[in-house]
Amino acid sequence: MSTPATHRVVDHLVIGSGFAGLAAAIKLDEDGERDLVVIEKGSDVGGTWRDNTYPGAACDVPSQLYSFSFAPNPDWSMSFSRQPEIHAYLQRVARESGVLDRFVFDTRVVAAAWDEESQRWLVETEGPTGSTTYAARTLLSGAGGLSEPKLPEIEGIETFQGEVFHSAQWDHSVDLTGKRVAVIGTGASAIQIVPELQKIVGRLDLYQRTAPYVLPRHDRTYSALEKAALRHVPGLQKLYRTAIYWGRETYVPAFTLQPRIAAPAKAAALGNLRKAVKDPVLREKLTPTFEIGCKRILISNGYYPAVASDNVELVTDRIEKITGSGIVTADGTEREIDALVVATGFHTTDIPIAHQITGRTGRTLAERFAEHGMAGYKGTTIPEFPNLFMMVGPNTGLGHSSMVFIIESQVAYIRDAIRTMRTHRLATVEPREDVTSQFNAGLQERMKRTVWTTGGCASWYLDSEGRNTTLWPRATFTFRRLLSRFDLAAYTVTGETSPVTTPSREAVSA
Ligand code: N01
Repeated sequence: MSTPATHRVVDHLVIGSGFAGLAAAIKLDEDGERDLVVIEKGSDVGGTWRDNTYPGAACDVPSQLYSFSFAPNPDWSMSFSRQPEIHAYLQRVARESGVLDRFVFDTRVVAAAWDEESQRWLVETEGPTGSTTYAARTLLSGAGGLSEPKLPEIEGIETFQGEVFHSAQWDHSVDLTGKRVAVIGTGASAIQIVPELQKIVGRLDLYQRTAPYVLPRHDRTYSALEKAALRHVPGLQKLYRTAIYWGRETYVPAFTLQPRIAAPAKAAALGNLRKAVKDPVLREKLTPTFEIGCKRILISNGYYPAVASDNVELVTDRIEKITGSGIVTADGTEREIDALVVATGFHTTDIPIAHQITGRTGRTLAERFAEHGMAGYKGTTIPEFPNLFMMVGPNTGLGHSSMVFIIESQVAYIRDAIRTMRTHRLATVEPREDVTSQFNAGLQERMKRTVWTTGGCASWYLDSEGRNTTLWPRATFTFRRLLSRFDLAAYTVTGETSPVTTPSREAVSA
């Protein structure tokens, strides 16, 4: 007998509890918007930092900046923190925030549809105790841009008899010690995995399609004295964070205006390669053929030395197919392996949550994106989708700085939107189509000059039409300024039909 569905009425429903969902829940709660629920598919908070547990997983943005401004952490052990420490940080922030009582774990959003009559989002979820439908005034998506692993479409991959897993779904029960392992991909995840695997495996075949630029990682452990100073000297940590922020912001013109400005970075990356790889043939294979910055610039001290090791072979021939026991390349060579790691990235321009959200007009967000490209107003709101707020939405990604800064800017905008709705007794806010297309026309015009467009590479930043719908093409302080106030004039609104009452947290059963 199936369990009857439960219905709950809430003010705000947040999807996901990574950096974005967590920040939204904490800040809404601070504003007195306590009638909220956070739906999390995993069994813990942390999002990408909960899921990506592959060996070597670390942040390539300095931790002082890659953390919440409202929850500074003087105890980071290193300048570029490792995944377990970032995950522990998020767990602690969640615990201390007092909002965890409204988190529903191990539960997926199956569908979310705008209901014109009640002017609410009807959100169907599926969890261990059955299904629940929430009727929410606002829907906040913090589902993340890098949450759905992308498997390569390679003939025969499903026939492989050994262990196979994606970098974001590492199977720690598999002991790879002494094994013959293949890694497909040489992106940000792979270059962190390879040095760790090289130390333990018998043989490692690394399948590279495009050589990335890899800069040295200026990583170091903070001393006890430094940590004490960051904790106790008033303003020091903020100053440190601010200095890192502005240091990073100086990279923006190289990405968005003139790639030649990045010549010193290019020289440093090629120098890093020359220093570690003496074999000219291998070095040639590892030399990028596009402009630096066109794909994400990677940082690692261990990657090139690992690739140059005796037990590693860099394979640049195209993969033809995968058999039950190995990988066959276009030249006809088959390399037998015991395990396969696919570090082939994520669904970024075809985000899965877009298929689950149906707007006012009856079409899904994915259907709208299929027509217009993945585009929104200020990366946060979308015409046809009233009261939907996307965090890490279209064109909000960065190639140079911390996504946490972007997320906090969006959360500030959403808070102001909700405050405005309360003040003006508005039932719905929806960005105007004309304003949205004007915003995106300007953004795509800027995009033409960026290295992501002119740099001569293919990357996950671009959609199937070659449009960059993932990155923000300006300074991050411009993004923050643009989102500092909720600009009601850019929206179509409807008023409340009934008086506003204090939000109810009561659950009603069907
Ligand atoms: O994924 P990617 P990722 N056959 O898409 C290759 C963030 N991140 O997981 O370059 C063969 O960058 C593909 O080749 P090519 C960060 O934003 C952050 O590494 O397309 N190869 C590429 O080499 C990053 O950008 C941190 O030619 C195939 C690789 O797989 C994002 O996550 C750490 C293939 C995919 O690289 C994604 O990084 C890690 C195929 N069929 C990740 N398909 C931080 O430190 C794909 N490839 C914050």
